[in-house]
Amino acid sequence: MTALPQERRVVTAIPGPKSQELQARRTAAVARGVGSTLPVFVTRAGGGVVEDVDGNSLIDFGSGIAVTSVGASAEAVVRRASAQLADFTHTCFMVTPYEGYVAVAEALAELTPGDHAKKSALFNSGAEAVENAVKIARAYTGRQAVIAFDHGYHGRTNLTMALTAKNMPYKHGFGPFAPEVYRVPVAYGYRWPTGPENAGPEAAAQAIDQITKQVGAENVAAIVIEPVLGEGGFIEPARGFLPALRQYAADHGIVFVADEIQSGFCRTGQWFACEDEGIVPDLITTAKGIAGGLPLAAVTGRAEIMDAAHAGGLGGTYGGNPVACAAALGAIETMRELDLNARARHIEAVMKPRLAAMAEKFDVIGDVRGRGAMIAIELVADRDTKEPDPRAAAALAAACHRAGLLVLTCGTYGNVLRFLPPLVIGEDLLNEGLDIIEQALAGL
Ligand code: PLZ
Repeated sequence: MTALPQERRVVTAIPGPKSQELQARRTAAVARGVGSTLPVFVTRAGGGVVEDVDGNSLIDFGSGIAVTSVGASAEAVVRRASAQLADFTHTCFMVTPYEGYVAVAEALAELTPGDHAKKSALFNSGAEAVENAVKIARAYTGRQAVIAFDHGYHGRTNLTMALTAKNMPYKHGFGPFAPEVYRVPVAYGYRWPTGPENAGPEAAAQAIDQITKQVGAENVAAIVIEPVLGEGGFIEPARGFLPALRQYAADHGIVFVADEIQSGFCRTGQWFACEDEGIVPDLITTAKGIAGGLPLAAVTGRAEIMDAAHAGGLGGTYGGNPVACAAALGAIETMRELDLNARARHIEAVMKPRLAAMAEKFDVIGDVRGRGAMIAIELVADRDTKEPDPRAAAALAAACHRAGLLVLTCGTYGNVLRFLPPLVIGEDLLNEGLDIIEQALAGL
């Protein structure tokens, strides 16, 4: 395979004629409910680019939603997964085990926060990991209630829809949802009524009061939170919020679950985002970046909690598939060898000042936030009222796409433009991407 040129190249309309032909076939054959941000059909991807059937090469600020942190064709991932493919594709770990699964669990024990004894169980998707974290917490505590947060996102299965905050498009018409899920406030600094400096302690006090009064701490199995809220708008809970909730969980025998499916594995410049405030979760859910693009997810945590589920109580046909495990070992090797935590911090150091300078020029930018290579701008119609401007987000994304930059939106109000480049992206492409964003803002 020839190396993929690390350049932006726009040679047709985007999407081009071949993509449009494929899109017509897709519309006839694929269910409408499965959307696509940008319907260009991909032939190759790697480093910081995605190449399409029309010969366009797009700069990638999406990483397949925070998945291909090591790139979409990382050498160690391809090498290890290919070797595993040739040896065997599947046995089912529940039937006859293999070393790769154990090696991934060992790596997770080493890399996740805390030096207590840890164990893991492997699954296929993020939602499946979150569901299993709840099962394990319920088995351990003998309690049922689960606490989730405003703006939280945890998946599209029935229990994780219940945990997810936003109705459209995730939940609408798909109920009834799983019971015993309770939602409480989160410290959204930019939108906190008394200002970002008060958001941490005030939101924590409100959340804790609601849990205590409305649910009863002694009924709560788990508190499930994203240390940086992803789909909800790249919200970093204001400082003090996570430690207060973590302490409350510890005081009341509640299992504290950090959902690091989007924020984990070097994305924020640390192995896990909860390290930023020194949080040691009881359980941590991971997926996405863990395996360089192959489907793999995990629940990792305190050995005594993980072992609370009875023998045979956890599993699934494909969980911890050997090819996905081999890919994960390749991805982790790449993260270590290239020091992708440092790369993520460098990406932040390049992006944040440039976006801050754009915010000086363009009033539509209400907030610039995020850490590492998980950066976003929140767009508003009015800086004083902070009225969300989802139309600006959609228009900016469309302008970027036309110019050959793949960006994603997010946010409860659909007004956040988020940037999740592969951590291996070249600096020239990173700056070129930022130039395109600036031009798009100027053209609004
Ligand atoms: N927890 C924190 O970010 C997946 C969803 C995209 P799955 N986020 C991308 C979409 O529209 O479906 C996610 C997440 C957090 C859980 C999940 C769920 O992970 O692998 O998509 O099931």
